[in-house]
Amino acid sequence: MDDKKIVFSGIQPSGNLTLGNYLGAIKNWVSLQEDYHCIYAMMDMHTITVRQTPAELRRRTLEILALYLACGIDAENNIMFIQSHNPAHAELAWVLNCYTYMGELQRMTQFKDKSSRHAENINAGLFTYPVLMAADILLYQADYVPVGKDQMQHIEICRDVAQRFNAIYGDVFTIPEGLLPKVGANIMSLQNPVKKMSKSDPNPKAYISMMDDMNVIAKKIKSAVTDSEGVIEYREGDDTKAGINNLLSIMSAVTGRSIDDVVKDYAGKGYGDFKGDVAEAVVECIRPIRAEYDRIIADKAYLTEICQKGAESARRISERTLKKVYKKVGFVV
Ligand code: ATP
Ligand code: LTN
Repeated sequence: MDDKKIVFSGIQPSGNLTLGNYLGAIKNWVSLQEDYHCIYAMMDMHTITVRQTPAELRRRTLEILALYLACGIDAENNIMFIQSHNPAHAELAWVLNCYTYMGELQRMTQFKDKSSRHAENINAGLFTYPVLMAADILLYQADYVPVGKDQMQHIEICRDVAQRFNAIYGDVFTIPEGLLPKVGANIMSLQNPVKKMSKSDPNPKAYISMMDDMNVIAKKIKSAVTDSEGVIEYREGDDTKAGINNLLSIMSAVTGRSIDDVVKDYAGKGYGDFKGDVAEAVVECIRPIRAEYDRIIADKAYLTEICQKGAESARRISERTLKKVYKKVGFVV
């Protein structure tokens, strides 16, 4: 094995991927694949913490893989697999459950948020979700975990649990670091820009789906909620400016230009012009990805082959960590 570091990340097939998922996570994954051994999974086991329609979950899992590929993840040099194809995730999660405190889990923002949105189904899986996520990462001895800002709290708990385990049993786990993109780590809802853009938002106007038609994308951006001040300026932390801040971040992330540069272009101009240009830039970013996606999704045999090959590699790598853990805690191996 060479000395390249290991990157692990994943997305839940809980809906159509949004521009937030792309700019916050996948775009960064693409740029890391040159320099690291990358493992990118479809987190179906996490997805059932919220009730799903089985046929849809099955379909979306392969759609997400097709989208990873369409965004530029190279199947030859990276491992891509479906989480439930590797039983080691559930096995390590059980052990880690016994090293994680209730109090730690109770503080998780995502748990509080999802349990208030799904009050009829606050299940134990939703509560221990970060433990399964820690298992995902630690099984592969990942050095880096590229995610959006909302997931940093889960990376922190993963590090805490790994450090606790290592303190008792010696160096079993690599302590991973979260990696945020420079811009785009926190894309906000287009309708309520103080809330993150989420694929499970009940209002489709709040998010740009990577599956939206190009004219729908443009329309959604043009009707994004802004303010009545009429000045295109980035003011971090100022909630009245949240809509414009968000559009500036989006423009910067899709064009690769700095926010300052973008702001300079719009001195003295109105929101109408700006929104029109942001819409065009986002459409130009998504259009080629969609074309690639449409081609790849038609080839189910290819997608299945990638998952099978990926699962074999994932099982092989993770077996080493799981064996070590079982031995350390005193199981007969
Ligand atoms: P759900 O609404 O079902 O919880 P989600 O849209 O929040 O889903 P996840 O599957 O939880 O998406 O996230 C996948 C990845 O995309 C994570 O790395 C997450 O941090 C990132 N991400 C999600 N939403 C955003 C966003 N609005 N801005 C930046 N990154 C995001
Ligand atoms: N919780 C993540 C998805 C996820 C993940 C992971 C991300 C599950 N396991 C391991 C990185 C590493 C989310 O985005 N909701």
